[in-house]
Amino acid sequence: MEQDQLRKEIGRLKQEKGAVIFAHNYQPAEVQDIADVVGDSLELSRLAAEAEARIIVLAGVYFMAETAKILAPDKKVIIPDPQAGCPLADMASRADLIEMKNKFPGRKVVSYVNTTAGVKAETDICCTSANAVKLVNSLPDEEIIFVPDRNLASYVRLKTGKRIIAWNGYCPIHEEIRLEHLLTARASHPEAPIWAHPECRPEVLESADRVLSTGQMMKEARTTSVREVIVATETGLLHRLSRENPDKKFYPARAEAICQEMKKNSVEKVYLSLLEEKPEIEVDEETAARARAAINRMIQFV
Ligand code: CIZ
Repeated sequence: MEQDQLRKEIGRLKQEKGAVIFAHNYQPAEVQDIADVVGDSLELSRLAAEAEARIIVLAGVYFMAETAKILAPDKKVIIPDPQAGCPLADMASRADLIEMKNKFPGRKVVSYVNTTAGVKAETDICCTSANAVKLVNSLPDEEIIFVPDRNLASYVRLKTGKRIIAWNGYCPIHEEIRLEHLLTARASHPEAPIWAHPECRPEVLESADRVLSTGQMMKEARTTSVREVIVATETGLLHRLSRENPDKKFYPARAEAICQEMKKNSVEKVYLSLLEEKPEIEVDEETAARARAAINRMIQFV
């Protein structure tokens, strides 16, 4: 089917079946363009919890669809490509986290939302890159376990001064954005400030002008007086930044910073998943109930 026809069919199926399409900021441009909402994990989680639709199509990686299902257990949550995984989330297993908790008894566990449902079930409170610092600061604890991103953990340590027992995970895409990429980008665009995502290496964050989550970058882009920005994150965000701020220019710090997992979803797969109402996400109730408590604490935290 032609792209135009696919888009029309998706619109028809959405109406007929009472479905909404949520897409993450790192999705391919054409998937973002057919979504009802494009956002970060926190925004999509909040929307999933409140959604009135019968079906939620979550165009993102697996843990995002799983999070939506945990928050909206009565909805049918489908993911266009169930093979779209998150290498960072896969670096922490529930069994390994239980072992770590046993090694450091009494410490609270703060988990980045980029984790499996099993890890969330062993977590006291989830966070995203948008609220990690504020959330850890709000806890009375001086020492916490932070899972799974070591770069975000080190940024939280720096900003809160707390003792952070960090998991040794990382996002391969952000990890590959190096100082030399920033220097090259800056040489090409000397007037442009650098905005870096906290999943980047500490030396990259130190050299950046601002450290921002994708949601924070979107907000900042709307109000900033600068006309061009170098963006150190997955390049999918540049589509949304440019579309919503046509008067500004956004350059990738590293043009190859592309998450192939995020790009496994396509317009055709969105169409097929809506048509067949699968693959549907299932999370066992015991895991979901415990994970929900940790995610709800994140959502309610303002
Ligand atoms: O929270 C998210 O959605 C991720 C993975 C990054 C960000 O900063 O939005």
